[in-house]
Amino acid sequence: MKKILVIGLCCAATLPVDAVAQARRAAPVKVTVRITSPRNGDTVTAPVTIKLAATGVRIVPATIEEAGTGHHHLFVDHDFVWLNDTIPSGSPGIYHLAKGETQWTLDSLRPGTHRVIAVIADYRHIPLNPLVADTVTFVVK
Ligand SMILES: [Cu+2]
Repeated sequence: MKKILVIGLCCAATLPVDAVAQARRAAPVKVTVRITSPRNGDTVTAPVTIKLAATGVRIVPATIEEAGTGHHHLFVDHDFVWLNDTIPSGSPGIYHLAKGETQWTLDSLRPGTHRVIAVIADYRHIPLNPLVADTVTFVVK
């Protein structure tokens, strides 16, 4: 009698765990990025620190060439068009957070409305496909 009870507990406990593990293996990982600060529509004072949160991807320095990794990029009052191309460096308004940073302080924003687009790209500085991006517009007073 006691032996049957142990077997029953064993199977009841392991079956759902296996099902969850299989679902995790089968489901594609959803990669997201979010600008957590400032929030869309905020009024802030300079300097403005842009804070970023990513899921489903490991944020690493751009020198690391591994699947499932990337680094943040910011487009500050700058359009974003590099869907399948290398994001340029040295361009005003485009920032590569190439050391794996998850926040970046903008210390030269003038008073007024500003737009920041965050994009995650791989070690080649090519945006992840499908695109992983977020946009906020805020006012510096
Ligand atoms: Cu880059």
